[in-house]
Amino acid sequence: MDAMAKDGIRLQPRPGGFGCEVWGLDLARGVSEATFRRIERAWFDHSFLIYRDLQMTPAQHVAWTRRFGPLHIMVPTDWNLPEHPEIFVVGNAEREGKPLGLRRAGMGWHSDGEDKRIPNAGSMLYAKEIPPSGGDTLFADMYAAYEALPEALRQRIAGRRGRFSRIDMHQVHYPHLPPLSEADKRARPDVFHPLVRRHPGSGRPALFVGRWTRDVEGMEPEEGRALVEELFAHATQDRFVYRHVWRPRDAVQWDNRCMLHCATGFDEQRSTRLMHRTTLEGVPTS
Ligand SMILES: O=C(O)CCC(=O)C(=O)O
Ligand SMILES: [Fe+2]
Repeated sequence: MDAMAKDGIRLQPRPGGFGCEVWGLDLARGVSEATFRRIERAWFDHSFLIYRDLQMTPAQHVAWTRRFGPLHIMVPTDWNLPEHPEIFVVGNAEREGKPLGLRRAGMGWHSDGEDKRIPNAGSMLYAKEIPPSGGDTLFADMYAAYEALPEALRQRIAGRRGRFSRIDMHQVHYPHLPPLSEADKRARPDVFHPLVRRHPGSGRPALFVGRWTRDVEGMEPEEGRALVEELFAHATQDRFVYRHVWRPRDAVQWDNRCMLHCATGFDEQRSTRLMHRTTLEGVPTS
């Protein structure tokens, strides 16, 4: 456990080191460069930060996330706050009968933007309103998943790229929705990402698969699909997973380059969940 530093911020890694709680961040007071660097180091060392009891306006949320890198503005822009388009609203909250955010976002293991040419580096999700039960978020450690891969499997994926396909996976994940139109397909072409990526901040290799990964470049489709399924099943085993049960004013800042995450359901008829998310821009993977 980290002792309380002079700046009044306590960093408390979770048992096992996957995740670190951040207590005492006061955005209204301003945060020095030294304190920022300490928190950023903890982010790289522990993959995600759980800020506890954080008071944060949308403007502060945007400004704090921006210190970690350039921000991404979600497209389509329907669920972004009009006055702060960098904030993407998630949940079932409504005002005057109109939904405020995207419902049922992220229900399935993924990293944000994995299906785009430039996946997002990270995201910071802030709990504005949470249901009395359910609506937890799961996080899986892709460094640990990579480390635990049998050597033969590591050899098989070395230097390989996965094909991430909205087009092929849309019907698999959203059988209840209409198929993608030709315009949708043109807007979301297949992309290829390395199955193993080295994190620029930590230097460590992490496994990279998600729910939009279909198969593997240069392999027969069937063989690639089976390999992706094997990797995906391996990566999402309980031993790599932390379940975040939200408390009011929690914010979780995760790193998409070394983790997967997955939203879980709650009683949408009886309770309200409202979350604000900022998203960090990434860099092309190849
Ligand atoms: O609402 C959640 O628990 C997570 C949703 C999600 O995947 C995201 O905001 O990126
Ligand atoms: Fe997500």
